[in-house]
Amino acid sequence: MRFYSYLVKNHLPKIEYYSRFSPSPLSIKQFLEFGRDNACEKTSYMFLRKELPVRLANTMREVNLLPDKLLSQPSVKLVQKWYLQSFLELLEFENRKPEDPHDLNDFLEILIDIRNRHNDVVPTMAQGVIEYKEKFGFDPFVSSNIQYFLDRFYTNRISFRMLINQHTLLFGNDINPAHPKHIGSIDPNCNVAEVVTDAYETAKKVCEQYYPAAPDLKIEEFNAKAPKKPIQAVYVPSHLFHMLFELFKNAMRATNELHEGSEEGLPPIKAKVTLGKEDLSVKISDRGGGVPLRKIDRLFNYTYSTAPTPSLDSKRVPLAGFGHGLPISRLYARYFQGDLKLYSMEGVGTDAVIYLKALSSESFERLPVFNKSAWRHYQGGPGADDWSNPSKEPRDTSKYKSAFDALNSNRSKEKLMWNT
Ligand code: W6P
Repeated sequence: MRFYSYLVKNHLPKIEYYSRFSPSPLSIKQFLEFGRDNACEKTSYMFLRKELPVRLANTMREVNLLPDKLLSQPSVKLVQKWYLQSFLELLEFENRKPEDPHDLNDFLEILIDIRNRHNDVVPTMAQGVIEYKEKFGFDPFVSSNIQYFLDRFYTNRISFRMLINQHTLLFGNDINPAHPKHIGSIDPNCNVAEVVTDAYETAKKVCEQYYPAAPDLKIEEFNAKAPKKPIQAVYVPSHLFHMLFELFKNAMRATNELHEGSEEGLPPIKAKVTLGKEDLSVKISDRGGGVPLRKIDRLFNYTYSTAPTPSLDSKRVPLAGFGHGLPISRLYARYFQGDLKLYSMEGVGTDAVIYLKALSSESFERLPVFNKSAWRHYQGGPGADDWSNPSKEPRDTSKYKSAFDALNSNRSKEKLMWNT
């Protein structure tokens, strides 16, 4: 790892140089127009050979602000090494003249290599969080830093892969015969209810490996913009699928945990797809008993929800077993100016709503920028609580700590396995 720090130091000026540029966010409309009308490989190449290093450098600077205790974990070091290597590979193209036709093919191949190199970033970072927690326990200051960092880091990664995928799908040889109308990873006429059904069916298959049954699905559509017409989005179907699959798994688990073996059977999961002037919304409602408000934030917390991978018997599909699925789904929604929210009523059930922009001109990338304000986030931390505490009994801090430990050791087998 000495060697690594030497490498970083050696290239620090370049990282610093590129990190001083802010990333240029693109809208879905721009992605679409570029790929559709005048898809020019050279233009894309000229844009990406600057934009990709800029996005990498912004994130690399931010990784370095993580607390030493986290930065020193082997899995975090490994991820850092991948980023540096990809950064250096991209710099090879920095000053090349685009006249050389080999450049375009070289670039295409490098992008595919980079994408593959970064495939396991999420489980590896999750491993880093586990290693950190095992060694140092839970620290609210570090946890809030991790939350802030991973939200930005994973958003950056989503955006990085989006750019790479558009380039390789538009200009590589791997044209997709199943979806001739797609522009790269974007479906200009994405039928939302179809993706809902697809994600439901996939989650159902997984659910049936854990429980004897899966709840049914009932879908409703309300198209307020064009009544009775099917609701379509200009969107990345794989992103929508990712979010819905995650929500369905959670809804199915909750439903089964509450109703398994009951006389009346499982209450169905209801999906409602709506379209207004601004928002395209998808609500997934379960009758799984809900989550008390106090615990809702935890569902999106990387440090809370990350537990070591359970050992799985071989008959079952190994679900990833890292609790980053829900927070990352929310990042997918936010990436194009949408959001993902949970509305739960304890005792009854949970509504999960995905909000997307109805207009592709409004869904531009939401990207983290490395600047002074971001830097400050890593210095201050959550600070002292500036709201009153319940005052009837003196606060017993050991009680809070043991409640957290209990949460981590008492997780049921199912809970561990469902936490992807
Ligand atoms: C629950 C917890 C949850 C998280 C995400 C989506 C649906 C649900 N249902 O009980």
